[in-house]
Amino acid sequence: MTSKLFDLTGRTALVTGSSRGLGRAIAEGLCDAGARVVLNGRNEKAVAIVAEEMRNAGYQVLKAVFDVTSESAVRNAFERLDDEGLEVDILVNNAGIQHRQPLVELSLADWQGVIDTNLTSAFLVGREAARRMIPRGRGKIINIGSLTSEVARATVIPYTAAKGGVKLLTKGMAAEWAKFGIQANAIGPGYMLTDMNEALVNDPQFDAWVKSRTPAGRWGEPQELVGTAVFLASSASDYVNGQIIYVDGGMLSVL
Ligand code: GCO
Repeated sequence: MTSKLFDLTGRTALVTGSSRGLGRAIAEGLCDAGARVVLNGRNEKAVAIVAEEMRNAGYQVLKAVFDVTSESAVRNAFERLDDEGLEVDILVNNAGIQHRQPLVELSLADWQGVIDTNLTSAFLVGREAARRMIPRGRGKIINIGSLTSEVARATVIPYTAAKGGVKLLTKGMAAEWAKFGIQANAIGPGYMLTDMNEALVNDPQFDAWVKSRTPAGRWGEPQELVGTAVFLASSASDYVNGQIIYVDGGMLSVL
């Protein structure tokens, strides 16, 4: 039955960077599809607030507050989940930051911060999750890419380099882990209405550019990623691996 294919009942999902923006929307969407969701962020208070709000809305959520860029923090977080008997069936590597500055002015520290948060974190968290998924013979990994996984926009080059890496890391995960029953794929959001993009949304010129450059003629809503996330988290995608699916209103498909 089709609906069973997309049913996440009994599954546990870890969504990194889920105290706001795309991560929170995906977390709520996976809950709506039946999953129990482990919320993550670096800020204990922010994660607690979202967990409370989601529980009040009837969602089954847990919290895992840790820095996804720290190898030891990621390892300790998974050991805590092990101790609590929580098996991560679905991992969404969503955590990310943006830094807008011309490359020639960029500091190494700012470069490294974007690479660490947007790319290395997906390796660190993905590796810990896969170490547990492999013996179980199944798992779903969903990395969050970007339009900049394919094309660059001036002033966001560290983000572009990281998200380009996310696309090929996803293919690498598929190359090594598909034989263990793990499906690793990515979602490439277009220009979405998130707080990370607030400055762009509020810039009349940029807003007009997004609306003219996007065939759908508008920004995307974070909730519009949920269908693709549920598809990639569910049995409906058991033979899909190493793919990146763009949810971008058609922007990447036109000149
Ligand atoms: C920017 C934006 C983009 C989008 C998104 C596009 O400054 O251009 O932040 O990076 O948010 O990543 O896919």
